[in-house]
Amino acid sequence: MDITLIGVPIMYGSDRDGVQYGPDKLRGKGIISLITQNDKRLYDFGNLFVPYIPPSDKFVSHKKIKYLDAIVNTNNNLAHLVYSSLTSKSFPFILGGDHSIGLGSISGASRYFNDLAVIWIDAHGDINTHETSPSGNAHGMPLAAAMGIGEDSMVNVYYKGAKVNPDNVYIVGARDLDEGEIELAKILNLNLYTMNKVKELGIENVAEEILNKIITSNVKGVHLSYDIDVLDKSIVPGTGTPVENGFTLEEGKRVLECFLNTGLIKSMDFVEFNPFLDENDITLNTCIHLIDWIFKVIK
Ligand code: DIR
Ligand code: MN
Ligand code: MN
Ligand code: MN
Repeated sequence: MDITLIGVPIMYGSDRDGVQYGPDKLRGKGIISLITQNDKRLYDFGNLFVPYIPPSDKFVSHKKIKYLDAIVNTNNNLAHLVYSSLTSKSFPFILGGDHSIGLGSISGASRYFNDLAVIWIDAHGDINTHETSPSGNAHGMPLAAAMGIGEDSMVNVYYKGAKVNPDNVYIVGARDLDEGEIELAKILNLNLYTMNKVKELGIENVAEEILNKIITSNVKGVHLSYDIDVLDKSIVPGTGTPVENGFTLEEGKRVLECFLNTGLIKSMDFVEFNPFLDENDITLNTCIHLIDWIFKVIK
């Protein structure tokens, strides 16, 4: 299989300095050879251009969403690279950066597949809007925007309107949801597999249930978005919003394997590694281990 590596060095969605260096830090640790060692041909698209906006201007483009314009522009560019890669039958592996880039990835993938499913593996739901967000950070909003909910310029990234039907969205591992997110999940009747539910049912059973729903729907492709904060904070201290009671490394690998070895996943994000917040390279090593694993189990 061919892989397209797309680095997105952005921190505007998290407003935490350091996460923009994730792609370079991981490249420096040799992820290119991890990918190619595993029998894959690699097209390295390098890092996307992200415009510089001084912190003093973070609320210039929108009064409730920090750095909105730069986030929308970056996602628009990302979406087209993802779309182009899929057109060439190459698997886009999008390396963050913060999770606001999930919107661009989904937008590119949904243009190609039309009927797209999204598996969002995260301690958070990322279904806030500017009206429900407690932080104003866009990395808590991309999945809502992808479903057509929230601020107009986010909803209309790359092409006008919603990118994914809420029925085709699967959130896995959530354990830190905001009030507005809980409400929206109820209203949309989202497929929400909280961490409690995953631990109760077992990762394999959850994956099987999700995959069955996907296979029996009209979905043509699946995008998987992996926020490393789904893992327990003890193995990812270097992320902006670590949360307790997360997956162990083995569980984090298992969940990836269950989905990636099916061949249904056509693109994926790997986000929220912040080298500035890391402790003794614990998070770096976790990420390297996972990326190696991803390219071993992917079909
Ligand atoms: C929080 C944090 N729910 C927010 N979200 C994060 O700011 O909206 N998502 N960290 O991954
Ligand atoms: Mn996230
Ligand atoms: Mn998260
Ligand atoms: Mn996060």
